[in-house]
Amino acid sequence: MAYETIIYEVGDGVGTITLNRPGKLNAFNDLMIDETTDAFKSAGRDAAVRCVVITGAGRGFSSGQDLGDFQERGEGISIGEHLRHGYHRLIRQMVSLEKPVVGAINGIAAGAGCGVALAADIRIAADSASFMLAFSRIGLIPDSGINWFLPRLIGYARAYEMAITADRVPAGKALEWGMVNQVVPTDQLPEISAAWARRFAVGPTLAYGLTKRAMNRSWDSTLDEALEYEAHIQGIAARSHDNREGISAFLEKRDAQFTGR
Ligand code: T3D
Repeated sequence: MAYETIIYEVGDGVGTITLNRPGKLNAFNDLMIDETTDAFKSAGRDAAVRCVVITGAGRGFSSGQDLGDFQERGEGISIGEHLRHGYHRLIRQMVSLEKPVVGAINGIAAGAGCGVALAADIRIAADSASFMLAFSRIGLIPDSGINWFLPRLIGYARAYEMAITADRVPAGKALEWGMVNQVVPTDQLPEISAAWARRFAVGPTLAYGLTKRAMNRSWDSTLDEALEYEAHIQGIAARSHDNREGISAFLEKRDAQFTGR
């Protein structure tokens, strides 16, 4: 699929999605939601892709829903349907992708743009980046999974504060609060996030994916259920090429050559 609103590139085991509507700080229109979802889908199907990076072109990561489009949409489609058929598919695609997703947060992540950033597994933020739940400024509630992700990441009080103040949370505070894994100088973000991605792209992809599945599932589990599920999927990991290779490499005192299988 040829994309108009994003750039999708594959190289060195990494699929890089660049949201590309910089004139609107990469606000999501319907096409960009569909294209981003499609790129994640194709990354999932492509064995050559073992890690995905999502970032934004220009000075923003994403300013969320394109409000011009929102206004023009009129009564034709309800907001609930728009969310179900658009952002929900995107967020589910990211979370169900059994490969690490690195968010290279290059600038402001607002509204649904913040939701997409939070759906990444690892976030590396430029020191000029910030996060903002812009919704209450326009009389909406957080969506795109934010009510699920954010209290789990930073706790209810901070998440609710972000929601009802709609204040920008700068990268440094986001790090302190546990919203991001690392803050780096803005001009070094592409290089540093690519280094994280390359590291994951030569790792045991199957185990990384199963870990993501187990951790996501644990939110809704009792300890007993989580233990049982770990035993079940560890059985899958233990049958992998990478498990055999990892053990051989350790015993032979050499670096493991993981293939992702
Ligand atoms: O539809 C549904 O399913 C509902 C889903 C809703 C999900 C949501 O995301 S709701 C929240 C939507 N987002 C917002 O409310 C944020 C709106 N943007 C802003 O508040 C500010 O732009 C920022 C705080 C993000 C950044 O401010 P600043 O001063 O750095 O930049 P700016 O000058 O405001 O924006 C630069 C340009 O991008 C500007 O265009 P111009 O004047 O240069 O031609 C601005 O209009 C445009 N832009 C920024 N955000 C959006 C946008 N255009 C359309 N939609 C946007 N969201």
